[in-house]
Amino acid sequence: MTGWAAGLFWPKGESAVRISVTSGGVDRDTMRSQSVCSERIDKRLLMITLYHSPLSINSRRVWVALIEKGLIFDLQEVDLAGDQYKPEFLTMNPFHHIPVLVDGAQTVIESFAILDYLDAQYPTPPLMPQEPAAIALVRMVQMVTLNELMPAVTPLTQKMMGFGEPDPEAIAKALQQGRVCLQFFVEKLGDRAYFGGDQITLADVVLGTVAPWFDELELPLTEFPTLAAWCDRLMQREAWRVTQPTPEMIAAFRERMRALMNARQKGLG
Ligand SMILES: N[C@@H](CCC(=O)N[C@@H](CS)C(=O)NCC(=O)O)C(=O)O
Repeated sequence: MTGWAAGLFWPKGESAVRISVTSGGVDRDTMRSQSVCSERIDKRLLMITLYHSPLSINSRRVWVALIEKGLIFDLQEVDLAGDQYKPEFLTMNPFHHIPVLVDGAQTVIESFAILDYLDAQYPTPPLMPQEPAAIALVRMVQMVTLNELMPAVTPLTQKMMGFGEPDPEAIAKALQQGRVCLQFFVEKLGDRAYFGGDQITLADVVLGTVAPWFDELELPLTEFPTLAAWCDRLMQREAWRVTQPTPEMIAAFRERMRALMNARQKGLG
């Protein structure tokens, strides 16, 4: 069984009755007393909280990793209209960014650091391979997504969000650079199901949480059939289905971002 209650996610095969959920969240003492049952359950029931926003790609990659690892966690949505500046949030992350992961006494910021932490702390199933070439492949896909693809497609993102008048030259350049990135990924994926072969890795998690946006960005994967098939494969996984924003959520987010941008331009934000 998979499910949510009061912001708590439990994975397939875990029973919700082991967890006491109150209207305010999780009764940690109950969890602690129940967690003596077994070593495995004890570790899983350690309280993990992810502070996130459902439309954030940076936090979605962590959300997906938590689900892929089969961990039980509490999901706390941070309203980025201002809650990230509240003192209690700034204590966790002075840079006012989500995601933030709190795992017992450990607070981790920066999505890539969180992914590494999760894989080291909860090694099964592993999301990072052991062999040097495979490690390099995962890191290349992660870093090209972050440092090449995402900056390159900024004009496409702005167009998608309806921010200002699109500049045709900037759009053409973004499409060209975006295609260079996608071709790179096609070569690295080869004919495998995932970048890690049969198993998903952090490469799939990081690029795979950006990939569902390509159609919206008007950089369709249809031009890259192996990547399109890989993306479809990911979209069938529970972690992707659960974390995929609905069209209504995307439309509402767009409206909100536009209002924020307008307010900022008028000096109100
Ligand atoms: N490098 C950070 C970036 C995090 C980030 O930019 N988060 C955005 C949401 S996607 C945020 O929290 N923005 C709120 C703000 O800047 O006040 C990471 O990978 O975790």
